Amino acid sequence: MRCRKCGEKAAIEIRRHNTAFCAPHFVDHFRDQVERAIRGQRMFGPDQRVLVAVSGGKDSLALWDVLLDLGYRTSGLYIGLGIGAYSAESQQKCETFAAARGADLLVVDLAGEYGFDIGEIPTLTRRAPCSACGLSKRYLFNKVARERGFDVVATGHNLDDEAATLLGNVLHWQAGYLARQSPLLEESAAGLARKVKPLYRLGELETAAYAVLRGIDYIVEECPNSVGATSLRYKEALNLLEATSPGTKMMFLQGFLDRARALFVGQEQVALHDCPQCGQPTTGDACAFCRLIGEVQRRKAERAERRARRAVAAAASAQR
Ligand code: Q46
Ligand code: ZN
Ligand code: ZN
Repeated sequence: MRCRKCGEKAAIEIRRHNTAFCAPHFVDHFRDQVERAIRGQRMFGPDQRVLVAVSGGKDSLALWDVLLDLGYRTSGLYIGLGIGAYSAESQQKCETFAAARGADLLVVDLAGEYGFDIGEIPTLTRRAPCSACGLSKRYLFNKVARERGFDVVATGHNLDDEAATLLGNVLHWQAGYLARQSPLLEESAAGLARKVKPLYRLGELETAAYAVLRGIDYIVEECPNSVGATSLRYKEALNLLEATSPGTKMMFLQGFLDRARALFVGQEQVALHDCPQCGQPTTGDACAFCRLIGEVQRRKAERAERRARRAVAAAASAQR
């Protein structure tokens, strides 16, 4: 195949666009798609401060790279989740990326700042690690954006992520999630920061190709907790459809955004107020993150008490 722009040998084929590009023109195409998403959805302007949530993976680092390249005012935000070697390596990838570009990287360490990490969630609570992880990330993205004066939080969700999430939400008719599934969620008066997904027009293989062509050193391993995730099965199902009908994922997602999302908006409106413990917006009494911290602290105290009791009993039987 030949590059659509220059006629040289193509390095990458994009079947859903029925086109192909050489390496330099693919990088241009990727940048154009991101710019189109940012401008088309009015995500942010050149003077606004963008907090890019980075995990060390290909998508978030590709996003940060392209935003830096396009001249946007960005800082990265890495959250130390404490998931063994995976977290250690992913943090190192983010730090190396930022240092090489002289970019600003903020790091929030869950264990250091909140006294728990995701690695200990399964032994301490009955929660699935991904549920604790997802709510912690959402909470911290919002908190850091508000406290540090960022205009918008950008995440690296790509077309495959968005189409798979949409499929899951449609299969379960999750009206509230469908209402909020969008490449742009506006800031709310109740204290939710604006959130954007500038890669939503680009597939997973495209972000991987961009990262490789740009020499981005990203963590290739997936989080160990993602093994067996339902979202991966939805991705596989969509990949099967895409293989025989290129463009299916984009048609599914864009069709929903253009024609169906409006049906769900406003259906499940919830009143937000400040969490009495931390001041972040919440629908219940204490916010989900404060409840999680409370639960973890309770379990840790119970565990310490059990250990102390066992030690006393062992000392008493040794004296007998
Ligand atoms: S990082 Fe966190 Fe994911 Fe790992 S624990 Fe689950 S949610 S799989 S994006
Ligand atoms: Zn070319
Ligand atoms: Zn709270």
